[in-house]
Amino acid sequence: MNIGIVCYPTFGGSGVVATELGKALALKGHRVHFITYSQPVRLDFFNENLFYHEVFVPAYPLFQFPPYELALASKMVDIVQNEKLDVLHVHYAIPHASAAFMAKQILLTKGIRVPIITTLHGTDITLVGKDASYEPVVTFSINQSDGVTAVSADLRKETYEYFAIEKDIEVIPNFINLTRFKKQDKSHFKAAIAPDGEKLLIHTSNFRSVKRVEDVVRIFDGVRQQVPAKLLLVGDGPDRPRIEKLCRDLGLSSHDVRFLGKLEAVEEVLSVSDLFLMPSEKESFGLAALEAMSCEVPVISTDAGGIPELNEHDLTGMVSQVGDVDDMVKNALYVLADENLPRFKAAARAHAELFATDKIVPLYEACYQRAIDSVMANL
Ligand code: GMT
Repeated sequence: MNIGIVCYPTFGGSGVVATELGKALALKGHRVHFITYSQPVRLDFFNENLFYHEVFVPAYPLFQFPPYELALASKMVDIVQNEKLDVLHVHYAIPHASAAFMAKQILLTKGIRVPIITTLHGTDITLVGKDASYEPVVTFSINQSDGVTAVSADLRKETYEYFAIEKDIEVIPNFINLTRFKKQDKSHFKAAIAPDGEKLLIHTSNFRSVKRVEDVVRIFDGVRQQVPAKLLLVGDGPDRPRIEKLCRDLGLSSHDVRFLGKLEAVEEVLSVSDLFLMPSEKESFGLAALEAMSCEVPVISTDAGGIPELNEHDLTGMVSQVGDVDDMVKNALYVLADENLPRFKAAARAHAELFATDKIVPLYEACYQRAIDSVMANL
């Protein structure tokens, strides 16, 4: 197939899933065209089936808000037409699904029919999408898609609750490259940051309020009062200054809590970690937790959104209610106990294997084929 993929090219989960999907499809022999405003961060290898098309948004003094959506739609028209795409897969509804609808209509005037697949990732529904500023366009563009997928059953349910959706939404969960995300021997690194055998807790996110990074620090503070421990914080974002202040207020030094910034090779740090913390307020799936589990790191999480579909209570980690820091401290100590940790680590990896790339990517291929067949049948 000749597939177009539109996504946010950043470290965010939707961009990571879209890029990993494109790479996996290219390895299976499909020709994959990324259409994004900059090179996706995970588009880090060369393959003869991968192509990248940059969306350029010209500036003009009149534009307080440069019309990215129009530039994107025009680029989609160009690429579908000239690269003869069979299907266009847009990740994150806003504004990709509505731009795709516009492109589809323009292409129709040229006699070209291309099916649109929209994948809902989470905040495009649960936070931003349901805001009255966007809701009518989000509803319309989901309904105009030829195929719609959501990354968890919970996100599917929320989409039906918040929007008047007339389409079937297929659940296709996030997936993981088990070869890249596997425990590696990084004992020299562990010895350097935890010289006295301290337990290593880790959190990775974009440090936005929905991630409740303050809870991460408070959970860590509770744990370290019972067992020697260090906290690794991977990522960056708007809440970072608040988190740094909280660390200072709690008397946590830069040896206790290490801010590692945005890391490419997060699997290397996960390889030395004992416990992943995900106290999110909302989380449609929790790709970061899956990456951790794949590296044999159990997860302390909330029960928000689709997280319980990934993190099984008392198997791959423990699940608490949003904001219940005391419960998460208690659970963390339980998982970290020497008599429990090995079984949690093994179960985390075993469970991650259910989400292997080669199990999930065929679901997207089947979804594309159904949409292509249906467009052909209606010619
Ligand atoms: O987590 C974020 O804030 C980033 C966001 C995104 O769209 O890039 O991630 C969402 O999509 C990921 C991939 O499908 C999911 O694993 C995350 O759970 C989801 N985040 C939220 O729902 C908050």
